[in-house]
Amino acid sequence: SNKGFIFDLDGVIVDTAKYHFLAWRNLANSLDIDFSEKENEQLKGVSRVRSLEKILEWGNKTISDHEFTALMAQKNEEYLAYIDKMDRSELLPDVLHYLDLLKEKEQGIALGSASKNARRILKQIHIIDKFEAIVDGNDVSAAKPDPEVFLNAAEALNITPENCIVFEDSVAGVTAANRANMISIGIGDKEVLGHADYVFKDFTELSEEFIDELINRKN
Ligand code: G16
Ligand code: MG
Repeated sequence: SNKGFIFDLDGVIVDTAKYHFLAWRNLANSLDIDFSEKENEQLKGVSRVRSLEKILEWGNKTISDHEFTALMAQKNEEYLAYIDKMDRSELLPDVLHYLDLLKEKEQGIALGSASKNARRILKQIHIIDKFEAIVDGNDVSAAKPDPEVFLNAAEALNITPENCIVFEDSVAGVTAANRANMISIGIGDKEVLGHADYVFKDFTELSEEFIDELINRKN
């Protein structure tokens, strides 16, 4: 049987959240807005526009459209400076192993990310060739928790949503996978991702047996 495995990027394949954090914190602090890890957690899986809107809401700030655009560009510039220094060592544990295993088992493999920088990151760490389809923040009109990104990925793989499995680290992303009628696998904390069909701390907790079970599952 043939299933589609859709991977989120930030928090599943790489920990770019730490770079988003540094760039957003600098920007928030320049506006006299507090920004800690707690706030950063709430921006995971959230689009760049929505992230800045949220930060401004937390700080009770209103700014002009012109300034909004400038701040978005400034944040992205700083973020990209970190991205351009990334290498393969920043791949999260065992992700590469499972990408290769799924390929060996002739399964569909796609990326489903909110990031507009997804292709750049995959190229930077030399794993872009592992993906048969890439759907990212440039390709969708509605952000997670809307299922659009994952539905587009399924379509690109030519596999029905019911036969797709999503790996996600964010609350919004798991909700998006559930709304798409896909099997959701949370990567992270059970307390946070309780609405996922399965939750694992990271890929080292998965097994080949579990992957085979997903592949052989009948709907
Ligand atoms: C990622 C991050 C979010 C970020 C979003 C947009 O999503 O989790 O924090 O705001 O992408 O990123 P960019 O500014 O690069 O377009 P995902 O879906 O890969 O977890
Ligand atoms: Mg994520």
